[in-house]
Amino acid sequence: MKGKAFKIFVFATALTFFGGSLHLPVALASSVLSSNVDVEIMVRVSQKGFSDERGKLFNPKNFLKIPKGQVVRITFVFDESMSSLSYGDTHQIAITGAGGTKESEKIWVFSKKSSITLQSGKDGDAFRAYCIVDCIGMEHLNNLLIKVV
Ligand SMILES: [Cu+2]
Repeated sequence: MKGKAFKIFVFATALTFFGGSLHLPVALASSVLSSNVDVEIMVRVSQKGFSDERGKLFNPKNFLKIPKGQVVRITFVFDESMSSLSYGDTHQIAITGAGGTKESEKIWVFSKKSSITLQSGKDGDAFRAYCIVDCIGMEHLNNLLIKVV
């Protein structure tokens, strides 16, 4: 009996710790279940750069805005045109914030989507997304600013 009670205590402590870690300012939520996602965002990836759902390119002024204190899932979508040489290309996106770096799966013509889930922090916190494989258009895929507003 004593052993069992101890195990439950350890489990409860682990839960408490895990729950608490999610509330760190810019913790990247590595084990967040899909059902806990507050905000879903789609970002298109092509040799031209990162663009929004409607195809408008992001830039330092037109950056990606995410709400504070939310679990945000960003889905990167392979968006090369069929007529382009880069149609055969592969991208893989990483997001870096104060809490560390997370990587998507590789995206390419036969596997077009991959997501990264993060815990947005407080107002003004920022993340950066960039492609980590050698690809056509790398110079346009090296700095997507993601800012908590
Ligand atoms: Cu790339």
